[in-house]
Amino acid sequence: MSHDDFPTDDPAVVTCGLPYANGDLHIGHLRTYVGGDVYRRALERLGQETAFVSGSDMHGTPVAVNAEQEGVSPEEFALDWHERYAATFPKFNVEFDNYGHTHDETNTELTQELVRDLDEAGHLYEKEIMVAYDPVDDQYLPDRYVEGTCPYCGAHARGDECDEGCQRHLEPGEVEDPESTITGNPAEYRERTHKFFEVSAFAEYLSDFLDRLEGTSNARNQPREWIEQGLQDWCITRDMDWGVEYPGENPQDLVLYVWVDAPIEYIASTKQYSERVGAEAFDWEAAWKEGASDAHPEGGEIVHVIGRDIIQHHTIFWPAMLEATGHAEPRAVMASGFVTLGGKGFSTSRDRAVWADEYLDEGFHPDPLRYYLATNGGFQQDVDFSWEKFRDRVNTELVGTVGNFLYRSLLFAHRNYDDAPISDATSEEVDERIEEAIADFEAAVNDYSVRAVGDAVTDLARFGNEYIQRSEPWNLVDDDPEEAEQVIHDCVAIAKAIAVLFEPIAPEKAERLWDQLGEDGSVHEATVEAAREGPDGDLAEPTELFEQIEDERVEALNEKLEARVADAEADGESSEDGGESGENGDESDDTEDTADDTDTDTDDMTDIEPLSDDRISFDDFQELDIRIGRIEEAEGIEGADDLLKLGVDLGAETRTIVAGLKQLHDVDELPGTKVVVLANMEKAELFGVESNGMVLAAGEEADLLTTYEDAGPGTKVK
Ligand code: B3M
Ligand code: ZN
Repeated sequence: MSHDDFPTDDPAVVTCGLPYANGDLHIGHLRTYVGGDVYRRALERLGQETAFVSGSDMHGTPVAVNAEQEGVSPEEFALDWHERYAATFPKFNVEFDNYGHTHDETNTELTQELVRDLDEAGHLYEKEIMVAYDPVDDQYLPDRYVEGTCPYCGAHARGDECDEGCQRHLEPGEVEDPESTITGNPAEYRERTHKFFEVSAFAEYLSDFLDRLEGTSNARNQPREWIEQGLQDWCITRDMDWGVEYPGENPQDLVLYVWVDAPIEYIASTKQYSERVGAEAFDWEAAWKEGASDAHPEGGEIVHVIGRDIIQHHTIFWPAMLEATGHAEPRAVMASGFVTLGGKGFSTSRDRAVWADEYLDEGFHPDPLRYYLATNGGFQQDVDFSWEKFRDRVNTELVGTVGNFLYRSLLFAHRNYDDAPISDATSEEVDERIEEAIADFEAAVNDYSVRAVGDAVTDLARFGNEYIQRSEPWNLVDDDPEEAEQVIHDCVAIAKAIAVLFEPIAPEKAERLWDQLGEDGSVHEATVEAAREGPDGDLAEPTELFEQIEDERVEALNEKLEARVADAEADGESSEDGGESGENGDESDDTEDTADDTDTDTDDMTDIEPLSDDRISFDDFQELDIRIGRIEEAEGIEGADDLLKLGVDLGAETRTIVAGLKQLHDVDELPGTKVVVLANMEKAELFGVESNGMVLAAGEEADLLTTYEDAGPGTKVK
């Protein structure tokens, strides 16, 4: 791996977190997969050699518990879901080079080999621990077979994670007041011998690794705290039948913990791809193994795209396993926020979800959803989906900005020039604007920002609209045909650049545009060089690329959703039934938590300042003019290490506010974020910039206060 800007000479592997093969996919799950696919396509447009892999996560209690509730074997249950996922992803144009699963031979063998290597290198040891056991059912209760109370925050928790509270990974024996999730029987703790991986020995390595790690800031910053608090070793075996067998001496018939074999599927899936296309086309060993290839001694550029709830696994356990066994280390981790539905969490048990298949069955094209999920907020921010918001963005941006520019320019060009060469070269102004869009696109890839990939295109289309409007080629055709030709050539050049740069977000639409432009080959093979070259095809009669969504449609869709939720609730299904299989991928089911990272809650408890006894009057409070704002722009201030100059929309006006956020947030992720602003804070001049208000934030990390629902800029906080 290098840390050079993309494209580099090393092969890249982009991976997506493996969905548990245990239930239907909804559009919340798709965010990571769309993000990964956009990122991979964007790398390819830059000319980077890339493999894009994932697979289904077949093992572990998330699958076993659900299979048991359905009364089928975990293998049959998981394979069925695996096949459905493998069919669903391509329907959203998420095109993995290989989509395997963790129960196949490749992964089983690689997992056992890697665990043997860990053992031989002296990184595994045995320890007696207490594990939950159901004395009535005579069954051990690993992970999701047991529930109880989180010892750190007191929330109701699963055996291996505090999913409703502090989000910590929990080791066997940690959950208090354990109960079996299958029978409801109170569980007891029994002593068993298990295998441990000495993660704690890698603290120093991991700390250095995090200094090098690229990707979203949540993935780089959160793990530091865990390391500072002291790393625990990791129990890697379980008392279960379903899973990859522990490969060494194994008198208790233990299987490996699902989180051991799951990430190894990233390697296994790359290997399968390599075996299919041949090592000359893609060499999995060069990418994954240090020293396997002279040309790539440190391996490839490994980029993991995941949900933010599994950062710990990808930035602590996994890199420690890779380091201990001579594998390449990840270059970047991109951890996405969750998707909420109308401001609340998806609830699979209450049928409060827009299902992936349902979206397509409604006749919607996949690309608008890809656009929405990829660009509605920064990758690490939560994204809210509602049919209204979806309609607004499709109608305004895809139809109004991108589609409108393409249709009006291509129709005009086709009608007036048809097959004739329009003109020789692109004008200097437009050439420069296309270069700027390519530079934005390249910067987006190197900043790991899928949203900025989309913005590069919409900004270019906006320019296109402005350019054609101001140049008025329709008035020039008679008076100054040469100039008219130039303008139209320029517009077609912009359209061609849009096709290339929009391919990652809207691959199918971009291909259609490519065909309309009469370009050779496929846009999926084109690189940004093609965007520079200018158009040379014979234009076909254009058709509108994107379709307007009507208000009535949105109303009908909302009614359908509400009726379904009411039905599900009337059927007596509640979020407590535990029988739903929605715990898939990156979504937190049945929670309405839209806040960002919650994993520091308990740690902060120890150094909380005492609450103040000095009371203020209501009148005093009313003197504070607190408003909702939306950050429109954020940029550094020369000479100031910590400060940012923000442009904050407060409804009535946009204010300049200086805030100490530079070291604590990704500057590019800030625009679009809603914040809470003390609007009548006295003005202050900082490094020559007048700050006109104060952005409110919590704690040392300046956790920005934001809104729970839809309050817009200017709304008063009271
Ligand atoms: N199967 C799903 C999750 O916890 C889990 C991901 C594995 S990635 C190696 O989000
Ligand atoms: Zn907890």
